[in-house]
Amino acid sequence: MLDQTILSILKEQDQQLFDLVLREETRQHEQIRLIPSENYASPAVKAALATSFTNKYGEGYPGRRYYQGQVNTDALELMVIERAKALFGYPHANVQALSGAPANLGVYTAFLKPFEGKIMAMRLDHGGHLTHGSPVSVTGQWFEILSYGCNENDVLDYEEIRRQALEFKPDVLVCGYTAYPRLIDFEKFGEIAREVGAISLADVSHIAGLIAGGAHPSPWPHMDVVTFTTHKTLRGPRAAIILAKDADMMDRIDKAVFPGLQGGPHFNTIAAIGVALGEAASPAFKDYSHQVVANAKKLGEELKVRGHHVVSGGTENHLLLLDVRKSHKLPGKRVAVALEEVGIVLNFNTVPNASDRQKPLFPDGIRLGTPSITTRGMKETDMVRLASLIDRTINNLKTGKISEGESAWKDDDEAVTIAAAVRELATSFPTFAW
Ligand code: DSN
Repeated sequence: MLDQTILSILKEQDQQLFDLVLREETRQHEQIRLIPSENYASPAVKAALATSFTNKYGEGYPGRRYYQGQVNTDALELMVIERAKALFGYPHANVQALSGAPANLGVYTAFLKPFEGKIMAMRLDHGGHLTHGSPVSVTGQWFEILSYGCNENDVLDYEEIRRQALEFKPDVLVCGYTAYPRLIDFEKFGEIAREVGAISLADVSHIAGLIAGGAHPSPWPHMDVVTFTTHKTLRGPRAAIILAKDADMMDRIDKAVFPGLQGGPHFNTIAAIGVALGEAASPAFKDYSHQVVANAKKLGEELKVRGHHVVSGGTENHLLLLDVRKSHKLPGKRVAVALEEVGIVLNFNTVPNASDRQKPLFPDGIRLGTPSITTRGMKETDMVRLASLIDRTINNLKTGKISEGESAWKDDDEAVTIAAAVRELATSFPTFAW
């Protein structure tokens, strides 16, 4: 829960805003949140966001600012940089990027000239990201892109990626995904990048917390540059970190972030990143990150035995993809909307090797992740209950066309019963237990 003092100050001054905050707090307590890119930040992370560091301007970097009064902000930024370096084992870090998209853009613009640079990355519908060269992102408009995908088993084929890289000769080779349930072999990506003379970039936004806790292999020393958001498995504020292997690369990235793309850093967010990095270095976080993976594996197994199509056959990280068209002849969006109605919140998602009907807004799958429910303290036994509730919900959905105003449920009473069970499961856990 939010700090009671902060809440009461808000309540006294702005009832309308307070009501919204309270409604969101309640929603996050009563629902089961399975969006793999979300989490519950700790009370200390939220406290740091609400500090006076929000009042300070400080364009530039420690010791090289364009404003006076940086005695504490310089100390803060240097401290958070040191924590990032220590936790991830890279010798250089930038903690100013406002989120993942600007972090990736910072890296591209540090090394590539617009309309000349070449990037090779995973296609969006196989689990890449908009900033990995999607045509609707400037990254796809300013740079020449070659997208690789998963093979027929829904996994990366490193030999094929190598073959494509040798032919395309990218300047930057990107790995790191938003919807890939398997481990990433950073060593192989690093080797391929070196062979073709590319800078290797790992966007580990989704798995940064797993790497920090030792539940996923580290990109160090294989990848030249690493970007990640800090609010997913890492459980910090909404922001990003960029790591680099050598000083020259970091210098170019620093200049690209500021003054290239951004103005003043958000020091209260940097303070909250520092808190999150401190938490992530603790033994409790190690347990947390391994439990995230154990829960995802168990959830996948339980869904699989109930007849669901788990993409790639399972998971080795924090997320799962279900192809609900293959298993239940249902569109992903109908399933995601129905699950929200019973209190299970996730997102519809494209899946690799999908049917011809799949489109980004009309995909064949759903994406489920365990970072948030693990923060609440759920364990494998709770995954059995959860899998059963998800399964009952999906089996209660009509297939085929549904006319305007018609219920999507086969049995409305069953949906009400499931919703009560979901609420009971959710509210038997606090929002922050780790
Ligand atoms: N696309 C977001 C997600 O994975 O949810 C991350 O930017």
